[in-house]
Amino acid sequence: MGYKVAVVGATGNVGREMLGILAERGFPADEVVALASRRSVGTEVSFGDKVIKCRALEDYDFADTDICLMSAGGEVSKAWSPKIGAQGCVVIDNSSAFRTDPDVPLIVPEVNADAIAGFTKKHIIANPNCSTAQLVVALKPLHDAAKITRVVVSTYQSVSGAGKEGMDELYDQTKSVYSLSQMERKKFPKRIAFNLIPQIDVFMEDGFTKEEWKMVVETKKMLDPKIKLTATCVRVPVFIGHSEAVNVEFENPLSADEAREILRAAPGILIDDKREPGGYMTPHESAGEDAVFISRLRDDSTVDNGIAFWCVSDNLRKGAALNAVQIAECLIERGLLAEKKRAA
Ligand code: 11C
Repeated sequence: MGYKVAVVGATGNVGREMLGILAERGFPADEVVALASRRSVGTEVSFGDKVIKCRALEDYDFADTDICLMSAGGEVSKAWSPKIGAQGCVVIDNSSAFRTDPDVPLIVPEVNADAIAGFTKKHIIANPNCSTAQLVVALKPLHDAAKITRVVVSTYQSVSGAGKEGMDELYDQTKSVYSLSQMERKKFPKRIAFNLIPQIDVFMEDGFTKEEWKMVVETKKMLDPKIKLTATCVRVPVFIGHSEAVNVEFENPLSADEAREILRAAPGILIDDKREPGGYMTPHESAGEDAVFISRLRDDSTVDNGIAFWCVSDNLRKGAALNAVQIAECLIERGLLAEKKRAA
């Protein structure tokens, strides 16, 4: 017997990726159910070489479902994840709704897998924001080696982080530049085609954006509350793949060469760092890949113990769907998920 898995938000960028990754990794599921809002009922989505039809979240009974991968936005999560968890189905929630809840573990398996055991309070496990997920995979082995004191990160985030509508807006605006037609703007606060936007999510009172705030609080929760982090998050006209320029300061000495060897041996990371033209990773090349790629490692001589690097990953995979499936795998590996009884 295998598990019964529901994917909520199955027609979205991340939901579709979740279905693909469950199939690709041969997740031990007897049944995978695609759920979406009532208006998407009957929409066909791929699950490996099969096609499944979406059912309505509102009409679905989670009583015999073991795992729910939830990626339908914060409002749907707030309304549904606690109810689904109360039915004994473990929810792996991709929204920001529960990430700072002390009764909900926030997990990146390469970073803090042991914290997963705390899921029993609400039967909800939070999946981090995409820009945080790739960053903490890189920071964890460095923190273990030399104790990070401060991080300065600038992000270059693809439009797929803003969903299918974000991808459509980049495509349509780019087309309108070449066809000299009227350019429409719906999703982003300024034009994104042939441009950059230094705002992701809403502004907070202190002038940082919520995306920047999320990187701070999520890194502290998963890695170490003592780490000081400051972020500037920027939307760029790239379809898939978030990139980050990162400066890290340590309590103890650590050279870029030592960091490269530590990162080479760390889980989930691939080093692509040849000091020659093209000897580094770009977001376009990271699309469809599972790894967090590290390039451009160098010493930062402006501080006592510091390095700088470039970090790229597929935001829909390690930043969302892959990490969620890895959390589910982690629950199973640790014997934390009891299969529910199902009618024969
Ligand atoms: C973006 N990082 O690129 C966001 C998307 O809190 O899960 C994910 C938002 C979140 O727009």
